[in-house]
Amino acid sequence: MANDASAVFDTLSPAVSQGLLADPFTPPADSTLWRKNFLLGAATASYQIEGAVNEDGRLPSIWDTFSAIPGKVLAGDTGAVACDHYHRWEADVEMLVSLGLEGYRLSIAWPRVMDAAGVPNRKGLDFYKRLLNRLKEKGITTFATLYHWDLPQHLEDRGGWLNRETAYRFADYADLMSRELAGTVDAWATLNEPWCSAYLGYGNGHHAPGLADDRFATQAMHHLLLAHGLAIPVLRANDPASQKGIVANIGRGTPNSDSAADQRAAHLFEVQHNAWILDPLLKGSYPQDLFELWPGTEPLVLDGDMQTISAPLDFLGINYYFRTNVASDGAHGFRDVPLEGVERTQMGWEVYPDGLRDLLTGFKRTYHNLPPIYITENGMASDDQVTDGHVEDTQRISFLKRHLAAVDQAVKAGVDIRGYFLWSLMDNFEWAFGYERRFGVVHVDYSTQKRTVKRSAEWVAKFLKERKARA
Ligand code: IFM
Repeated sequence: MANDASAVFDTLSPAVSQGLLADPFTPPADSTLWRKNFLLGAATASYQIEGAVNEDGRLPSIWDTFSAIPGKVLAGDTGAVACDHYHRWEADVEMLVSLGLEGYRLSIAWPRVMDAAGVPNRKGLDFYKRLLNRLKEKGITTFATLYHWDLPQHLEDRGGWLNRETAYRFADYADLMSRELAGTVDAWATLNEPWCSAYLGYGNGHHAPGLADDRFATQAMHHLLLAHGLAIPVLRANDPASQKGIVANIGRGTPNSDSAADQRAAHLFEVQHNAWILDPLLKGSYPQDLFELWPGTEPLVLDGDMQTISAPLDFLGINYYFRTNVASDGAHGFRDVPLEGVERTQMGWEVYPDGLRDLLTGFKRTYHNLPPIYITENGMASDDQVTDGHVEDTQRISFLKRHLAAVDQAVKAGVDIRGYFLWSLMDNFEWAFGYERRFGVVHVDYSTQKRTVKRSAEWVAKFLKERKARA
């Protein structure tokens, strides 16, 4: 069966060889993508795929609490079962391997591995040990993120990221994980997308824990970045051979007109989405324009914090999805002006690969100490259906090709980019959008947990196979 994950790669479906995908993506001979050491992988996150939320001593997270509140998540979905990866991890690893993917970016669920007193939970730890050991045995390069949004609820009950103490608890958690898992992780990322944790979680309330105040957002961001900065030396001490970094989502903002006001609006958009995180990490200070946008929201910063936050990184993970066209709001800020007639995804996000290239080359100009970069997420959602055992996600193939070409252009413009992880290995719990939005290159039928390799995964596998053959 060509659509079965384990069988698909030696017998690519006829559509791949004759039809739709007969014109495989053949990057130019000098493309970065042919470089054998340019890592190509896929990413997932614990709460989005694992399920098993009440098993083996796992404690509740803020997403268990939040998704149980009516109206917070589309269709009332929760991560209680998700892709049942906690039980199906072995088959999922086989699937990843059979696709020829070389890297896997996963996250660890903090509430699974330690209790409220900081005592390790052996059963939870063993799950990640088994998983990471298997990935190593299979020759997969492993990127582990410590925090992909599933804060233990007991910490939120004491103020969550508004409480400075959470940053110190995070350093304890990083200590435990890097002592337990040293040698099985190639690269540690402290946080995934602090912008989302701070702004969506505490600024507009669209994500857990659902608080909405710009002052909360800036203070939460400061404690998240402090947590990151405190964890980096701990990870270095416990697991010296691995790389250490952080993952930021970045947004492209373009002006709706040539007017100075709209240009300023686009600048402020990028300050709020990018410089808010990258300036403290790479320059050791917050961008002052942020506080023009949100007057009176300066966080409480203690002596030495900015030095802790700006400790050198081995890599910076970049997650990119779309651009936003903006105009001045007539006051301090910007407002979205959605463009007509542009290509969009199931999320309504514009497909705009140039944004990725332009941001990366811009960062290279802005930050003289820009670390090596991995694209740690890029992908799109589509309303994928299984028909006759196949999923014809042609828009995703085209999306991936164009974004990979943008990465290649950025490399040629001098940006040090070492790899690319598509988001996501499989359809999963898309936060406030529940299970409706499908980002995977593998389809998941949530009623049976059957995995079906989409055409995009076949395409990725075909490219990787070709690359191996040429190496
Ligand atoms: O699903 C998310 C992921 O958890 C973080 N980055 C963006 C993805 C798509 O919205």
